[in-house]
Amino acid sequence: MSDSFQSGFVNIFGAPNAGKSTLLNALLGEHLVITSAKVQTTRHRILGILTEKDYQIVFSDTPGIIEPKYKLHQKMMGHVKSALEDADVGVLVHDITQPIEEIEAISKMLRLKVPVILLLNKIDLFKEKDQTEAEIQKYKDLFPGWEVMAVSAAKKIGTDKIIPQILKTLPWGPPYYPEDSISDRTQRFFVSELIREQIFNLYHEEIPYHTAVIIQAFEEKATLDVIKAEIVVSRETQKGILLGKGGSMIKQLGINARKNIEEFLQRKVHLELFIKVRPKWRDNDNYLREYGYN
Ligand SMILES: Nc1nc2c(ncn2[C@@H]2O[C@H](COP(=O)(O)OP(=O)(O)OP(=O)(O)O)[C@@H](O)[C@H]2O)c(=O)[nH]1
Ligand SMILES: [Mg+2]
Repeated sequence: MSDSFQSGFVNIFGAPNAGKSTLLNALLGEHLVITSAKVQTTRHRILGILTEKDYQIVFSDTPGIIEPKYKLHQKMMGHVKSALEDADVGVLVHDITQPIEEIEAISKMLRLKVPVILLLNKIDLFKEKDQTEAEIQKYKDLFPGWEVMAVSAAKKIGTDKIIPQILKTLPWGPPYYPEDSISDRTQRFFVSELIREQIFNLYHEEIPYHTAVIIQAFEEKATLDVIKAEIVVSRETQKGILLGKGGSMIKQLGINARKNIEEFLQRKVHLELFIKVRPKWRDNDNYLREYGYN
């Protein structure tokens, strides 16, 4: 089997908001990981497993690379590091509208030892073909050892060429995971993420960054699942913002999140949300552990 099957780990990494999670969803062909227009949406390393007849690719989505300011950030960067250490191939995602120096800084900081595919993402934002070609050439000149490809993860332009490129260097060997696994994470985890995704969509400024979501109960009843989730914030004032006038905002959050959770679970869901204030949770080892950020 091992000379006819390819199997390995592919780490998706890059700056915040580059489109890493959007790319993983595009490669898997489903909404597995959450995305948003705001930076620092992804907080964990999350595996997305793609198994086909001749290969298994174990993708890691990772948090955007940042300078850590809180213990939460340190944990996030730890996830990036561990994913790079395991990787057979690195897929470095770059928002092509951002400066080339961003990629120079990342390449210096990480001293990459794996084969790198540099994806210049969001090319749909360039209208002129000449402009795109000129930009791509700059990256090819600066990083001659890397494979450089221009894509749009959101519009699925050029994304069908990524897997064939990965397979050029993916090792031969048997699969690491059973062929029906799609991730290393539990259903509970993805449900909490779908709630967090709607917090990123609905609320502004500091709110999404002070929020964690914990699933307290998940009961499978005959006709529907009953899910109780706690939303943790750092301050009393943030609780007020989350609730909104007369509870209008949290009601909207519940409606939006439930819709996506039902789609994900393929089941009817009754969702109850509670808010808890935990001062400085982002710098508290015990809370971070409790909330799954170890
Ligand atoms: N125009 C355009 N927007 C894109 C493309 N790919 C991603 N985006 C948008 O870019 C934003 C960030 O996407 P994410 O996939 O959440 O980015 P990320 O790199 O995972 O971000 P973090 O998890 O915060 O590090 C979202 O609003 C996406 O819709 C693309 O090809 N074109
Ligand atoms: Mg992400």
